[in-house]
Amino acid sequence: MNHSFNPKVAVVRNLPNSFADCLKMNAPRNPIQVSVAQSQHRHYIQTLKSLGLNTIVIPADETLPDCCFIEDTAVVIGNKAAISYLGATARRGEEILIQKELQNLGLETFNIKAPGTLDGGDVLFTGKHLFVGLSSRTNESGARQLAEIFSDFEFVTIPVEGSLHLKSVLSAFDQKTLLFGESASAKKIFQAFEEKFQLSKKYEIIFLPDDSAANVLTLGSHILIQDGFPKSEEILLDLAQRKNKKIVKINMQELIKADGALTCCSLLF
Ligand code: CIR
Repeated sequence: MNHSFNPKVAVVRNLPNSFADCLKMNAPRNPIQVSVAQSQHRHYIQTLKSLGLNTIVIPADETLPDCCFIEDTAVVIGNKAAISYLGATARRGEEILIQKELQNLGLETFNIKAPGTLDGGDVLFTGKHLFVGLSSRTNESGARQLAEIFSDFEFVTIPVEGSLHLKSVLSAFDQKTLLFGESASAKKIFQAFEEKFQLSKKYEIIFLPDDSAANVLTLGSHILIQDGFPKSEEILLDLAQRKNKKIVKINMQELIKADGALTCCSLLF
């Protein structure tokens, strides 16, 4: 099985011209510049291609301003895909084309059904554990349905407050190393992990001053990190050197205004 740290395929979806109408936790200080967001997103896609991933680009849907955040629409592990029932009503429908595409690619798909809701941004798979954030987008029923679809893995739910998704404040650097932000929300999530699961006995934990920087993408020997967070970058550079990984920096500033990050713009398997 291609586990999520060495994917061969990336599915991405273009960033629509209607992107400025996307959902945002807070109104950005400066409005989103859609053409800049599109160019940052194109660079992201180009980077995946240049690292050798078979990259499938799905057209944007102008009626779905958040459709580029494709990670939320599905959770893919091995040859199975759980198709989300998205937590935000405004985003429902994004998953329809994605399900078809994943089926065309030979994956077996399973739908999360109401009353369950689930966003892929709340799911972190480390190769061994399936961590699911219970957030304003993902509820207990959605999490339980996901656990039934991927019943081979140990499953842990963690409450998420003050951040959009679980992966808004953390991600996996590799199978043994987790990155966490240091905001109050990130610290609370870490504490909940410790109490429930004794996380730091099972993973090396690296804390970064910026939550956004704690969302990275590991693609084989390369790590994609977000440009613009110099303090976090220093720590990530050290870690990459220690782990023999090459860093690639990507500027996602316009997507961050919409609470986006690196993981949210692709489905990798
Ligand atoms: C939303 O609020 O749903 C989008 N504006 C951002 C989604 C980001 N998704 C992710 O990090 N997985």
